[in-house]
Amino acid sequence: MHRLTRLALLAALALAAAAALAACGGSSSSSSAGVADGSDSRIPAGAPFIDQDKLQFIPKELSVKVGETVYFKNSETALHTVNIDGKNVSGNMKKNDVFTWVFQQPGSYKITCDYHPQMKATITVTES
Ligand SMILES: [Cu+2]
Repeated sequence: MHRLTRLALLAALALAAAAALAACGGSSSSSSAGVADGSDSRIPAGAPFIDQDKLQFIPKELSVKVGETVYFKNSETALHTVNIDGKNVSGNMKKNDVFTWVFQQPGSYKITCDYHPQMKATITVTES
């Protein structure tokens, strides 16, 4: 009886581990958040990248160096903007529009959108 219980427990753990691995595999195929995966030829693979999708900035936190080009892309039909510390620097971005920005000063910058108050991200810029 004891042994059976143990086996059942082990089986349950193995299933849970397999499910976790499967979940990991699924999310890693869409590249790690904040790093361009090269699927858009306009955005070099490995570049700092913030996606505008599902009415969110993805990711919400990004760290870059002074002088690095940060890429933003609108991946959905809703219009978005890129506002840096409250200033709209991109104008309206339609689906598939790409916008780039290079931060010249270290600091913490708030990224928002004119149309969606829930869209918020923070970019931390450090010395290169
Ligand atoms: Cu928006």
